[in-house]
Amino acid sequence: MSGSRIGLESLAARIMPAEAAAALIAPGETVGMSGFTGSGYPKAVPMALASRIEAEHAAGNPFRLRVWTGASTGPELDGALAKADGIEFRLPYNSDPIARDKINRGEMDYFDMHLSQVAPMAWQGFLGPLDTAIIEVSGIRPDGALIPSSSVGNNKTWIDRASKVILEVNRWQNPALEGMHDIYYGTALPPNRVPIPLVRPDQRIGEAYFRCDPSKIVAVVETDSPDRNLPFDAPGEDHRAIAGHLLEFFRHEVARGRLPASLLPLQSGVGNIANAVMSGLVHGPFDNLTAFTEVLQDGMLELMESGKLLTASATAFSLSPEAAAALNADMVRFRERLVLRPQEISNHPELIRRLGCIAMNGMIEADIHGAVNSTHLMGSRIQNGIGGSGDFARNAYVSIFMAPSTAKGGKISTIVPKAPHVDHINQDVQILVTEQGLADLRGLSPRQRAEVIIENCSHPDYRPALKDYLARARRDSYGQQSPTLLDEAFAWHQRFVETGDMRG
Ligand code: 0RQ
Repeated sequence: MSGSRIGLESLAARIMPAEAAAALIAPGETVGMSGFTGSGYPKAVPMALASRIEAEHAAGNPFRLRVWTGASTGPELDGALAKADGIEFRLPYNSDPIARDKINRGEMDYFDMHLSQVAPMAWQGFLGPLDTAIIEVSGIRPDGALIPSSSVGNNKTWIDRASKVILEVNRWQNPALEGMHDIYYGTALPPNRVPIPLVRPDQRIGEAYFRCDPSKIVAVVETDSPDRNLPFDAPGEDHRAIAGHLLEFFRHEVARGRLPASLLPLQSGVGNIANAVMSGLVHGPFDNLTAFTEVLQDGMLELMESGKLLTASATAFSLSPEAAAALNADMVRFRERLVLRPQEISNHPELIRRLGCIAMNGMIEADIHGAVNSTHLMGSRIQNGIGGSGDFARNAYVSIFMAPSTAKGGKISTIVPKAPHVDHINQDVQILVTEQGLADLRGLSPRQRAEVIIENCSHPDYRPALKDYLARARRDSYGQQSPTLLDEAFAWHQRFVETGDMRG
């Protein structure tokens, strides 16, 4: 790409190198950055900031920031800043391995929250003031309107709330992104909140651009850097089996008249399984599908290419390098069928409930009563975060969680007597799927759930032990609504912590 993307002439004086922009940020500041699952995050200023922080630390000067984003970002942001020990506090979703390590060592505070609640909570003031917004855009129009990039996330809120704004204008982003976004400016805090007028996933209710008072823009940095997304694993046997069980479930629901033939708007979570399920739908019997989801992974684009998925709404792309290249080559065509929205809209409970989404999310483990843990290993170590899974699970038409029945080569059962950390209570979990089978928990009591989950979802290596536990719990538990043996509930996890194998 050549030619400037900065249309507003008055900003010419504020174009500067990333190092000069990074110098405008003071130690202790709260910084709101763009970025969502490896797309649309600033690349140059955070790297320059990390170098500056390292130099300050070497000189004996403390320099740490409070960092807010949309969700996970890339190595140039979370990775670089965490490596420099520059993050004191982080919200709302992290999947960076260096930051994860720091969090799990207790060296960084991490506020893992529902993604739909970040912007409202920032407006409510609980998170404190926002000093600087660092936002990647794909261009600035002559009238000063900002053309969003490959994710929207919380950018609108960061731009509105921050005292000063630093823009990264990334020439790598496809100019044909212009027009794909729908930035809704109608949200407000109670008592002034009104219904969000969206009744179809593909509907546009806002503007294609961010508004920003030019006097707040203290720096504009030009970049030409690709988003960094990781390739997906080719679907394994377990993933294909999970997708197969889900497709069978959809067929069954359509046959019974509980789902329309075109299903309902799909939400598909992060990770390889979610991606494999989307790919599975390519070969399924369902047409005229729509998606109201958070991120668009490869499988979603594949489904669109196949002609089965008509339209999709999300807040960000989360594509492998190959899928990103394919999208870029055909952006004009895709633009007609894709909408990117702020995450407070893509994940809004009101809209998820109204549209009746089919929520499909990955999990770490589920317990025999159907409570799901999406975030913590062995009850204490964070993996990623709750992301949007809670926004969707609580409000969906049908809420589905899936995982292989074992992890770490069979040393861990993902169906356990009791989850030592719960993100989704059993009322928010209607369908559980592993490669072993599917448990339809709708309308079942906890005692009934336990039987179905163990029978349909647990791995045969662990099934006898689970059955034995349940039988004893049905005899000895303090109560019989949710039979539990307190002294044994987390024994499997403790065994793994001590021996590296739940089987002992
Ligand atoms: O660890 O890489 O060290 O081997 O956890 O597991 O199998 O790669 O699974 O990519 O589908 O991610 C829940 C993490 C699943 C994801 C989670 C270990 C396993 C591996 C990852 P290794 P896999 P996936 C809305 C939806 C929360 C956010 C969300 C997630 C690693 O789906 O982050 O839903 N969800 N967002 O070995 C110990 C267990 C384990 C285990 C797996 N029971 N005990 N370790 N692992 N199960 C969209 C957004 O919010 C963006």
